Amino acid sequence: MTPSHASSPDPTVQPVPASVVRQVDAADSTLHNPHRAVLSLGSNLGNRLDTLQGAIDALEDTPGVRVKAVSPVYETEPWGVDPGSQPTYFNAVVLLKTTLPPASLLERAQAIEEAYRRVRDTRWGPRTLDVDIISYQGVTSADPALTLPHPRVHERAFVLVPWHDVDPDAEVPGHGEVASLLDGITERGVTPRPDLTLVLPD
Ligand code: A4P
Ligand code: MG
Repeated sequence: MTPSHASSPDPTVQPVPASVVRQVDAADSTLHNPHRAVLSLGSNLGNRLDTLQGAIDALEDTPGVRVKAVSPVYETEPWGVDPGSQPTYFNAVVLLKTTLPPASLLERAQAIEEAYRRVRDTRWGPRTLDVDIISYQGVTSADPALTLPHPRVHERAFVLVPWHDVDPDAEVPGHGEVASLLDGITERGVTPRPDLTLVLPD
């Protein structure tokens, strides 16, 4: 993140030596008392891989957010709609550390969706980008505006499979271990795409 004083128009502010800028950046990369959050990314319109990578970059550019891990990419059959009625999705999961409270993280996630011209006309309709908060530091909430953990995560292989890849010991609060949940559901329609890679920003 660029320190705000680096571009200050105030002529009384001395230019900041490069070494100090680096120190400020280094300090900023360590968040104070962060919380762990798990986000699911999905896209089934447009350039799906570029969109998922753009979302990861935008998350990392967010003050108070650090992307700690990015899962492999899976190509997945649309869940909850008639088979063949929508293009397949690319799905991935990212692990974050963040100082943002859950509501602010959701606001940021929705702003990133908007940046990809996400249209919300049909529930579970095709979309350029969906960013869902899957879990936030073990918090549970029944608020429809932000339900935690995500209300359908325990039955969705397209979230559980990539989540398990980046955190084999993960648990869904109230539902148990991701590994056990995966034993109880089909992974049909969730296909690894090892030819595609999402990268963790530097
Ligand atoms: N909301 C509540 N809790 C959360 C949460 N934990 N994270 C609210 C994110 N949003 C949450 O979401 C509707 C409202 O949910 C938001 O206003 C937010 O306040 P939306 O993104 O506008 O609409 P949506 O995504 O169409 O609805 P919904 O019910 O959130 O759908 P899902 O559960 O996100 O499912 N199949 C495959 N293969 N891959 C997919 O990624 N995604 C969906 C969407 C369906 N089928 C899919 C996939
Ligand atoms: Mg959603």
